[in-house]
Amino acid sequence: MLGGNSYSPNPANVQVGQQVRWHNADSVVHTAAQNGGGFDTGLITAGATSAPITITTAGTLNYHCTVHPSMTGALNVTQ
Ligand SMILES: [Cu+2]
Repeated sequence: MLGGNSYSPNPANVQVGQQVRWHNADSVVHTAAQNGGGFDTGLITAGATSAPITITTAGTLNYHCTVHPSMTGALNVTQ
């Protein structure tokens, strides 16, 4: 979830194999892109929801918004 230049919940707890989608509840475009490469939602316009991304690795996956680099989030991924 996205809103007010932040991600919620953050961190989010997910399991390996789970599909994650980001919904943009803010009024400007955002993305969710894994740091150092990996998943990338691409641009999510206001009110839109990203395509589902299947999480395949366990651990803490940090990500950010490519439009607003100071906007960061994390997924805590467990097996
Ligand atoms: Cu953003």
